[in-house]
Amino acid sequence: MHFICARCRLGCAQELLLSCPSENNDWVIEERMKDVMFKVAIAGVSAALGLTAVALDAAQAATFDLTGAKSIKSTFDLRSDEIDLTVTGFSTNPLPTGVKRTPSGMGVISVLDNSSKIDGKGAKDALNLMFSHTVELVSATFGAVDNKDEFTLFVDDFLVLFDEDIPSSKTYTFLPDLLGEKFSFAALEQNDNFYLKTVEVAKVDVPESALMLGLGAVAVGIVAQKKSQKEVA
Ligand SMILES: [Ca+2]
Ligand SMILES: [Ca+2]
Ligand SMILES: [Ca+2]
Repeated sequence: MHFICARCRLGCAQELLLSCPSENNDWVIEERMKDVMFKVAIAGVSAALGLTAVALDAAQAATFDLTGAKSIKSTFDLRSDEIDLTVTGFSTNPLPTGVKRTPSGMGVISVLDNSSKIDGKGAKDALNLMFSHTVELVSATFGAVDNKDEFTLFVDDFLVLFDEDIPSSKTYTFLPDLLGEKFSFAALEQNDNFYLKTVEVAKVDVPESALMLGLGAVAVGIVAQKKSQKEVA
């Protein structure tokens, strides 16, 4: 059985515990809920967008290239088409964590992590992309991909995609209107390990109140699902 903690946002390193050590049981989501979670999150995002559709400007696409000569930094700052992007690393291992840039893309490295990829072996890694504007995530291209690699995506700290297969083309195209400022690409399974090579986004202009409403809808949907799950159990 595999558990995901919604508070620390990653599969808990202590997978056999019934709760995240830092939180109570309410933050624990069982694996059998993953399909429900995905549908609820997407439905919430879509519902929000229905409300905000008139506010969206014609999207201007921008592609960020995360590849480069090998180097390790705590933060990488990139810029494309007037959008700033800050890339940082996160690990469930609490030790200092950085980002490694390679010709295959960016990964996450920390003191006890012997893989510079975004990997789920031992501590779970996540690569955080923080944009200066609200953007629509259009597509992502991965490096060092094999057929065991899946990724999990958080948008503004909400779980949106859980253990999604990375296609053999290595480029994943997201459903339309996936909006946010922060996108976290995580590896949860032991055999998940990959780099993030490029991301394609489109700049959008969304009123803050509408965006808050959308995120609220996602949260409410998740809580409702958890409640109904409990009632069934
Ligand atoms: Ca790593
Ligand atoms: Ca896998
Ligand atoms: Ca791999």
